[in-house]
Amino acid sequence: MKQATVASSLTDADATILDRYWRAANYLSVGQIYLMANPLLAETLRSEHIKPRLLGHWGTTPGLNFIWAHLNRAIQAHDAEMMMVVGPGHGGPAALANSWLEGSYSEVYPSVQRDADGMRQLFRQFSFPGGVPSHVSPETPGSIHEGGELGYSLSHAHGAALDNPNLIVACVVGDGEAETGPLATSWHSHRFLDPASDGAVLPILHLNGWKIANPTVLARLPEGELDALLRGYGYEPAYVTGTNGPVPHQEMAATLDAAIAQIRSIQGHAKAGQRQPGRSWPMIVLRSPKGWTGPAEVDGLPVEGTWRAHQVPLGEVRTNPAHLRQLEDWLLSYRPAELFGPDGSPDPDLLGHVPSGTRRLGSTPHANGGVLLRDLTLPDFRDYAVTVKAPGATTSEPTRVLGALLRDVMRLNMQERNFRIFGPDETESNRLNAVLEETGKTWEEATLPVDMNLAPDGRVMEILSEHTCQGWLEGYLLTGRHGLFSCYEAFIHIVDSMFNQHAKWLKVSRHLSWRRPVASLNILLTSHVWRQDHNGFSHQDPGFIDHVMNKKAEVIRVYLPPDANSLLSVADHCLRSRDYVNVIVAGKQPNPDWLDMDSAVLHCTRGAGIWEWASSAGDGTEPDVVLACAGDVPTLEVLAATDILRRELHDLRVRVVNVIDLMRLQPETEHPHGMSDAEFDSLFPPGRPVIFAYHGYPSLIHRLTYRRAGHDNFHVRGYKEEGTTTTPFDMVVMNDMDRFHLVTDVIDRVPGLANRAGQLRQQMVDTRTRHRAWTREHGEDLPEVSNWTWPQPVR
Ligand SMILES: Cc1ncc(C[n+]2csc(CCOP(=O)(O)OP(=O)(O)O)c2C)c(N)n1
Repeated sequence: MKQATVASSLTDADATILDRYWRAANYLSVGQIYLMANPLLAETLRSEHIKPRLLGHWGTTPGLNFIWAHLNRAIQAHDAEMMMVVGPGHGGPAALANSWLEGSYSEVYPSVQRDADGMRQLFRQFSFPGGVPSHVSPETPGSIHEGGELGYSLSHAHGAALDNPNLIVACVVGDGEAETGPLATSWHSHRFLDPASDGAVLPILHLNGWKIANPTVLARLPEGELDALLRGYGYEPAYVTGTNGPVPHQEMAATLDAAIAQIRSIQGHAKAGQRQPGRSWPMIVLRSPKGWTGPAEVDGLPVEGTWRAHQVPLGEVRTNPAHLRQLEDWLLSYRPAELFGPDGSPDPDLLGHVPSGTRRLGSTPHANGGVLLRDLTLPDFRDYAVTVKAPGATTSEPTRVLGALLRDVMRLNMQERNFRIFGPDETESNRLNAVLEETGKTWEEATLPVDMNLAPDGRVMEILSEHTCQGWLEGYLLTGRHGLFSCYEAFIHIVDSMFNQHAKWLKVSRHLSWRRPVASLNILLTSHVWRQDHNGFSHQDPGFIDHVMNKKAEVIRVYLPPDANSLLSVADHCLRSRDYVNVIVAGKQPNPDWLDMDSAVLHCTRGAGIWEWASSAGDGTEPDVVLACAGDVPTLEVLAATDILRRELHDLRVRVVNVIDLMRLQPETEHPHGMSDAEFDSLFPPGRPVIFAYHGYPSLIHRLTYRRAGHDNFHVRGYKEEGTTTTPFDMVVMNDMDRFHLVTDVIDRVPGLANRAGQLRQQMVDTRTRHRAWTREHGEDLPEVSNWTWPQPVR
């Protein structure tokens, strides 16, 4: 096992500076957890100086401070551009302490200066009502990573490193965090970094041995097994263990020096055209006690180096005088009088290894990606339009059409290198193949002659881990670039929780004036519920939309384009947008082209509107019924139902409304896209039945419209968890969203219609029966269904 070589350039004087800096950061961290007054211990500590609620995590913090101190030195020594991703982000005090020490904090928050009053505020605001969260959060300068939900540090770090050839992202991975699924799979991420054109990630496994209440798996592995595991992941681990003294400054400095040299060597070779497939990347394993430098024992129980150090080691400081004295001793053990002047400012000497300006970890522009963000160069999406001579006269595969647009987005931004597409092995399955005409799929490992479209600098990133795809893209966006994640609709649920965290990040960031807007997270959901015929029930789930709708309206957009041209228009809009999560649900199977490009643009701009060409109720006549639809398959069924109604019930006035932007259904008070009641009532006249065919679970439409005057008349059909491997039409029949059922719904809901449309109703029921028998006998849909097209004008 490789121990760090101690041949570092670190002089004793340098080691002292680093140690003083570390002590200062530790002091500031403890101060944040406990103190709301008396920050410099100018007076004897009293209980009124202590916060009433002690909330924070000490255990991981001193290790993070140690790493930060050493990264500072390495940045200077190697003239390196670095950023830091803190996996154990519950160690918020560390990030805040360091960014305050280095001056980054006061530049962003001028009210918290590097003086005694600033220190008091830094302490008081931490985990305090009206203050800042206890975790690394959007409020924390220098971070792109909210460490609350563990597991995403390495994928975020790699996303940040992509297309940033000069950047080294130091990524602290908690040994507990390393037990999560997302983190475990993301060890492979370096296999997708091109050493010639991307930056590097330096993982630092923070092996402090414990989680909240348990040992960590990695810390208890025999050393050789841990080493073999990490080597198997493609790393060359170097261990910093403190075997040469109580505080391993020499080892850490030497190890960092060696790691940076190794990274530069790998990159140098690749840039010189000598790629080294299979070459290991460096990583560091820092074995240190949890709660390092904190109380060894509390109330007779061991704390330092155990799980008891995880949160607040001394829990009763306000009420227990012994705890109060112990806290004071603990704080004084850092000898604050040697570290801070009487005015509270840090002694300039201990800042000797802090880099300057934007090289400071708390000030790197990469962690405020909007500062670096450049607009994408976008082609005119209208140039990719399918020709529509009449609604429904032709069909196309919407995502295939989109692929051509994305190919050219790729081409036009090739120089800028700021656009990538991510997906779990589905870019081709999702029919976005055209992008592969312009770029390959990223692949750094060995290739075989049979492989296709793989390239070390490819810009389509595929790994069969939705977590890693999402994490890479988030890291890429938060460092100022653009991208798209395409995924099977059912499996996007795998990243429900990651989406949550990103949406929360955006929600908070939008209200921080110093954080500049970043490109939106664009999620294209295809291979959707209605057309997963060959995969079946496991692949049928439209519930991600419901999940997304729980998040703040200001950051959420959901689009259901009904055809190819509307998908182009929506995609163009999403690629230009900032600070949102855009969810686009669109099919890949042949689908009627309803709208020519001009109509598609108009319709997308409206977000929801009457399709007058399909309606039989013109202006001046109130409709007897509204047939509404959202989603490509529901639109098809609604139009087929409308066709039947128009043919069979001539005097019935039908209005067809299509909803592309789901948010339009909400009241304007709830969402920026929401419609006023007047506008809503003009589409859906109160008192008239609305038969609504919706792509997903019906309850969502009720949730969005429950405040509207006409809500009692909304009857929604959608997916009701009936699915299997069957024909496309059988899927809609199983869920009662088929055209025949929609017609019976109309007959049942329009007052008086049942009396005169009894025969038609019966015919509809019979056709469903016939459909069932036919599919079971022939294995395909009734010809009258699969061959149906919207009636074309007679020429
Ligand atoms: C996904 C997830 N599950 C559970 C938690 C609750 N939690 C917070 S900290 C922690 C232990 C983390 O251990 P480790 O990553 O080793 O960090 P450290 O020991 O350095 O604090 C747990 C389980 C969480 N934050 N995220």
